[in-house]
Amino acid sequence: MKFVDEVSITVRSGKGGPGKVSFRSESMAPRGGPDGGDGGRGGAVVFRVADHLNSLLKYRFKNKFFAPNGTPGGGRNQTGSDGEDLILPVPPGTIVKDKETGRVLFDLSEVGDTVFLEGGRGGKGNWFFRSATNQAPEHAQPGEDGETREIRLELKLLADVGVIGYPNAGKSTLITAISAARPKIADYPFTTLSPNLGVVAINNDQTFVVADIPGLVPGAHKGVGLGTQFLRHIERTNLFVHLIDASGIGGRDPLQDYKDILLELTEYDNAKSEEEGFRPLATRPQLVVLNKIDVLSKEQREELVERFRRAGVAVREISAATQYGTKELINEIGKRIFAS
Ligand SMILES: Nc1nc2c(ncn2[C@@H]2O[C@H](COP(=O)(O)OP(=O)(O)OP(=O)(O)O)[C@@H](O)[C@H]2O)c(=O)[nH]1
Ligand SMILES: [Mg+2]
Repeated sequence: MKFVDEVSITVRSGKGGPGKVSFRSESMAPRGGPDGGDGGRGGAVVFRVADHLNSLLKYRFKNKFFAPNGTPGGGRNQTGSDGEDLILPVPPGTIVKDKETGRVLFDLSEVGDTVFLEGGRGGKGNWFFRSATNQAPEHAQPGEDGETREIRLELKLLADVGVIGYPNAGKSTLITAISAARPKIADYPFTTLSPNLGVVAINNDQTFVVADIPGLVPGAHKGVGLGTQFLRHIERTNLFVHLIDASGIGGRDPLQDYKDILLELTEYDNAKSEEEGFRPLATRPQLVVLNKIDVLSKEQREELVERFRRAGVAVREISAATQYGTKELINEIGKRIFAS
């Protein structure tokens, strides 16, 4: 199943700076003793597990990450500066694998830092090589090379938002419109046979994961259609987008569709109520969203919104196909998720 976010990246730790060959020069002694300093250490590559991250999105846009080199040693026994460590922030649950062999190198679940590649050591300057027998060494060491590795990062995704609704409501079209996920879309029910996940970017550092699940129908809790088995995938999400086909195609009534799905959630809750730690789905926060409004006239839209309002339900209007209102929906979801 496509429950993983995966990226391949190349990382390199910094090379050590070379040691320096240098001799003291003072006015009285034009060629004094050796005073070449050591090179600085190269930067290390460090994974930093950060709680606020939930995807590997950052690594989709860039895939080479090099730590800076150490700088050369100087005269007067000056040590070069160390290259800064390259910090790679990853969400908890990230697995680091060797790209070629697939071997698991780290399973990063605890918040904190893990050094992956040490930086190369700086070379010794000629001051280091002075001895009783060689008081004027003419050589210094080069810096040690950094290490380069090709790795794969994998993350098992947990959805933040679950998209629920009837078959054909446009759930897969919606996640296609707002994320890089490409589930199958078609004009027949039960196109989606297993959940799909997509990572949605609100801005450069805030993302959330959305899951579309196979459509629910009346009787789903009794196994009608594909049943409710897929609801377990969104049991841990704190927000649902309840997507409704507003087109009324085939004589369907959008408000009745809404009530049908709520009833299925309630039945699911009843069946699960004994389970330890189970939190009911029917009472979870929902953004109720009318989809396919591109096929409605202005009057039809207003009338439909008003019907929902009278039933005590505030709705948003979108067209997943034309992406009308999807940006606003993303922002509203973001506000809900990051406020909690
Ligand atoms: N006119 C219009 N058609 C849409 C819109 N969104 C989706 N559709 C169409 O509705 C049909 C169903 O879309 P899907 O995204 O496959 O629906 P789904 O809810 O994922 O369906 P299942 O996977 O079967 O539960 C497709 O033919 C889509 O092209 C929309 O905003 N406007
Ligand atoms: Mg679908």
